[in-house]
Amino acid sequence: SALTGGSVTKSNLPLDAGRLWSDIMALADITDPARPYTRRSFTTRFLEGRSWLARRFAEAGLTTRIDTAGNLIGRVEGRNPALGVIAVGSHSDTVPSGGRFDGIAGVATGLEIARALRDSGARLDHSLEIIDFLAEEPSEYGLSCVGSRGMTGSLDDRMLDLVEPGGEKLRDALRRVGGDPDRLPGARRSDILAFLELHIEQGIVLESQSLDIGVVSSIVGIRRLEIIFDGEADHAGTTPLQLRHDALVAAASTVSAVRRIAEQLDSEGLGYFVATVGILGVEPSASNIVPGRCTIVVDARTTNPALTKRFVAALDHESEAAATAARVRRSAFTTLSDGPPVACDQGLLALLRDAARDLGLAQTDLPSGAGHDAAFMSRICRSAMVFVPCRAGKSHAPEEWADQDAVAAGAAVILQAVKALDQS
Ligand code: HGY
Ligand code: MN
Ligand code: MN
Ligand code: MN
Repeated sequence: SALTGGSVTKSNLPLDAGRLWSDIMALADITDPARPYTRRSFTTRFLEGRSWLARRFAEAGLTTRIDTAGNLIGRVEGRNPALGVIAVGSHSDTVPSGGRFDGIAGVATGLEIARALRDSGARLDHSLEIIDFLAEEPSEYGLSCVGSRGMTGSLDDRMLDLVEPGGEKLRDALRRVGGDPDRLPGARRSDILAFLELHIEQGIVLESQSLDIGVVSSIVGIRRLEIIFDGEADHAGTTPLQLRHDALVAAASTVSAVRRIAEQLDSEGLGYFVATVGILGVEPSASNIVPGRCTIVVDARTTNPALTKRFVAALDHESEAAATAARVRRSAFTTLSDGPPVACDQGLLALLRDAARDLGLAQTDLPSGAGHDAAFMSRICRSAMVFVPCRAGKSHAPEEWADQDAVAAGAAVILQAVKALDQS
């Protein structure tokens, strides 16, 4: 790794690694104290983080606004506003008990790039926008990437009517954070030339190969499904086994089927395939009541959409069979969201590779198994990402960690690419 010992920021613009780092740590400290690090989208804690970010954007000289899709956007006018916008960003919301870098490092990188350009007196021809996308993580409303869907025209009425367990609709939550669900088309952009996102790898490749930079070649497609089983709540002591309608028995065998089908598909060498059941809800959820209802949410990811089709068909069959075997009804088999795999922009990838090389950084191309706002942004502009190593590949957990120099190296690569793009 080129990072050992030497100071990484050899770019011809000063990039203040310490200032970038202190922003990341300060934002990480805005968390539910009981569950570090948690800043769930739409919560007051999230809004606390948002107002801290908006202040930092303003201090950096950015004009700041919330668009109707709830995205926080800071802007520096370019010398020639007729040229498209160059955007850099990510998300400031977290998963429950998540880490300090997932998303946050990318937003802080954009902020530091804006300050570095200001401090050096460099003025881009293109306008520069730093974006904190709303609700990138799957929210309590069951939807991820709310803000980047809104900016790219992929947030529809069905999604806006999704409700969280307390009954609030996504459209009302959007209004609460400064968006405007009645004027969503206003968030759609056709003036963005390119979007660049820095993110921790959330995997082990860079660290295990002592690499500094991952140039992200593609981003997996993600399909999320909700399956509900309805049986009958009964007394756990007096109801004979053969007379039960136990919804959890059907759900449990469906969860095993998810893993079995995924392993089969992934083994065929037709593309990367993983599937997870991360949510399982049992009602009424008491030790002495046979479960009457069970809900599972399936998260399936692949680089090859044909595999998703096969996965869903097989799961449809197996979940129906599991319901019949447990004498319960499969009352829902619903697609919550379905995003295709995305190839990142070749021209941007070349700029990122050149920047990493010029900075003397060890790099590789890398596919992303995680979903990102950059996948949606590819629907409206040229879009690409840079990964930086994180310790043991850990993410979506409080142990998530990245070295200060590693983040600064990634930010310097993005800064170089922004300058090259501006001159191209
Ligand atoms: O779930 C994901 O892939 C991302 O971390 N939101
Ligand atoms: Mn995440
Ligand atoms: Mn993320
Ligand atoms: Mn508003």
